[in-house]
Amino acid sequence: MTLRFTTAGESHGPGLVAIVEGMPAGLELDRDALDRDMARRQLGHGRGGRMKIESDVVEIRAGVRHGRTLGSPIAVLVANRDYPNWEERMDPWPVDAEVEETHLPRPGHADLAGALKFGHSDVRNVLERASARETAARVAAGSIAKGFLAAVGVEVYSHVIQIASVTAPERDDLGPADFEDVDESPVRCLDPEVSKSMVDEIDRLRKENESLGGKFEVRAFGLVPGIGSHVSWSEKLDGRLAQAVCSIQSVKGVSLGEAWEVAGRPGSEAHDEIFWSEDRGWFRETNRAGGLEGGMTNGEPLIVQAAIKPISTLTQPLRSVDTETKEPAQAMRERTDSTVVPAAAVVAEAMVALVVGAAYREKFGGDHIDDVLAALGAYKERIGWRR
Ligand code: EPS
Repeated sequence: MTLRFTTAGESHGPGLVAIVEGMPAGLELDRDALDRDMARRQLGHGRGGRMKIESDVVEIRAGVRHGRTLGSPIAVLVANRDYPNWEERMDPWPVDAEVEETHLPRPGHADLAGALKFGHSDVRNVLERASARETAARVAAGSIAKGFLAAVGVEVYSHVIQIASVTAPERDDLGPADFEDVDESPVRCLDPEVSKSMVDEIDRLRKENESLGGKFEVRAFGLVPGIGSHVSWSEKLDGRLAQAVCSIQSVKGVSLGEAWEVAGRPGSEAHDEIFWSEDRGWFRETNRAGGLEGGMTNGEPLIVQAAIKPISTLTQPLRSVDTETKEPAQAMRERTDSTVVPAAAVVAEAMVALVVGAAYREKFGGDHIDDVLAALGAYKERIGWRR
């Protein structure tokens, strides 16, 4: 038993679809939480005109009845409200009109390699699917996974820690309550002063026709030790998390715990010493490992950070080549966002929830949520877990 999902959909096509397989039956889904997650992904200073058009609503088409999962695949649909403006260009069926092709690939985007690989003369056939619009479907799937995780006592949060050159101070003391108001910040940063500087930086660089990258962090609380496995490479939770987060459009690097800092430290300052007490059971006083040892959770909060490159659609385009004439040209200019770091952090919450949710399904099995909870309770008992 595992949890799997897939998405389909083009950015300006009729809509996006996700299918989530492997949820236990009897899980109560929170409709407001789902709507909230969809809206949270659309927030963030630095988004472009498209976000004024879209207001993502999830329609559940299968797998849920009267607010509870049935144990069958869950199908969700997110309509693209922009589709009516693109109907002729994106109609699934032939149209009479002459539709102009796009031949100007953007450096940094999937455009060129995708067009060569799939034999498309129209670069739009690649960019429509490579677009980060697809992440709306991921967030819908991830929100369902978060519902499952909430039932097993796990909460997943995110925040932005860097936009362009503006960085937030390091925080190693964060708990779930610290994330309560994170969506109040226009850049989803926990530090109000740094938030303001990030907004200023976005405004400044946007005026210079620049796009901005940055970094975000996802934390998950309430995990029991032993989620994932040390026995096979493909079961290692650290590897699975890195793949899932790195698969988010524009993410170029993922780190777990204090990865890059630890690389330069002596071993005595790189690990988290082990303690046990009657009231707390097993615990650590540091969390440099970000809650992961040997490809498994160790019971401390999970900490995943990621670096995201600046968006590759630039209002002042970079040099490229026309794929038809092979003449030098400027890359295509499209309506675009200036930065998506705040939104990407919400997408990463979804991806982390889907990966951790899958590993919980693998460890505890069960067809009904009550079976899962019984297996989890028995496991906690066996290992003497007190949290
Ligand atoms: C995107 C370009 C923009 C973004 C889009 C991702 O869309 P458009 O070209 O229609 O203006 O707004 O993101 C979304 C629509 C979304 O929902 O996140 C791209 O090229 O990746």
